[in-house]
Amino acid sequence: MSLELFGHPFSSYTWKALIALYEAGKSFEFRNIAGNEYPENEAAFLAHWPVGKFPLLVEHGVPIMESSVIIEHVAPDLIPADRDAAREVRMLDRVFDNSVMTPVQAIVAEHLPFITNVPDEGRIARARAALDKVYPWLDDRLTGRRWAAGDSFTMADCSGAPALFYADWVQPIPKERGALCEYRAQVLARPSVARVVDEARPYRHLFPLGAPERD
Ligand SMILES: N[C@@H](CCC(=O)N[C@@H](CS)C(=O)NCC(=O)O)C(=O)O
Repeated sequence: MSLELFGHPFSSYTWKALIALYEAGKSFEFRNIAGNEYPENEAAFLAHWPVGKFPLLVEHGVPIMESSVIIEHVAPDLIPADRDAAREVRMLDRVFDNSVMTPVQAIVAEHLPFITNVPDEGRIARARAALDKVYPWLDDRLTGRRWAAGDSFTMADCSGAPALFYADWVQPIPKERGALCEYRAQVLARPSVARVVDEARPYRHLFPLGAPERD
């Protein structure tokens, strides 16, 4: 197979790339690096990308890392041709990664026993405060929009879906943030997104804070 995606089915950034691949209808081989289940996949992955961050795309032996770069490569139609519209998509993609996923990852990391046995409560509180700051901004930005960046499903939704899926688990989005809650529900119902959520169900026991009985 000339196109391989290395990743973990429960990983938010892997979801980003998978959603784009499903949207584009691309054929590819998913190389699962979950735990010790597939040691050959993990070895091949680390040989390509010793840093060890996933997802990683390998096309005809050429490694392509970073989820947004992978998306621009496999699903260019998820970026609008119009320059201003493309800027909005890329900006929201960065906001979802840097201002939503990064604090979510910080909170999750503080609850992973292989990282620490003593959660850093200060780091957790700062990450929760960061999410509380970005929720109203996103609520405002998404008001009146069908998808994150406007009328069409774009790369911004590939990042918005996993970011908000997990953000709401670690720091629930207040009900008053109606546009944000509605957007989260709507993007989770998109078939490409529902598919990654379903494929990850067997791994929910790995969520260190305890996966809620919903979604
Ligand atoms: N900027 C990277 C972030 C990737 C990332 O943080 N992936 C997480 C999994 S969701 C990871 O690799 N965690 C393992 C580690 O950091 O060693 C991207 O967009 O691909």
